Amino acid sequence: RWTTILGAGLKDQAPATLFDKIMNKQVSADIVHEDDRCMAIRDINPQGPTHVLLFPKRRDNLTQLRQATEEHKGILGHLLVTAAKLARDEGFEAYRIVINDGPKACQSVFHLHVHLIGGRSFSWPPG
Ligand code: DGP
Repeated sequence: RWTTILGAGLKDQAPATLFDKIMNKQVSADIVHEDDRCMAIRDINPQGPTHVLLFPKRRDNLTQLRQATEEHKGILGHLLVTAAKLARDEGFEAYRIVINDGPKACQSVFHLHVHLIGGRSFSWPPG
């Protein structure tokens, strides 16, 4: 069934990531949102009063944003819409959404995720 919905091109044989282990309860985390497609947890090393990580339950080869194809539009939209909902629920005056892509951008977990950071002011350009 999944092959029909998602296309054979999305089959992902990679070893379990940190986020897979959190989903499987092998690693504990503070879960702030969960639905059929994604999960949101509190970052262990928060960069603001609120710092949430949103990631797809099925990685589907999205180790990093550069892998994104037309087939990933649905999940990428869902992650951003969910982040916006969480931000509304928190009542942030300002917040920042970040996707780090590549070690030189400080990506450390190779399972695509969106950072939602709020509860403080931000400067530009980012470091
Ligand atoms: P990135 O550096 O963009 O790949 O983001 C990975 C984030 O994951 C980073 O901000 C720290 C966070 N993190 C690393 N290990 C854990 C963990 O075991 N639990 C939680 N909740 N977050 C973690």
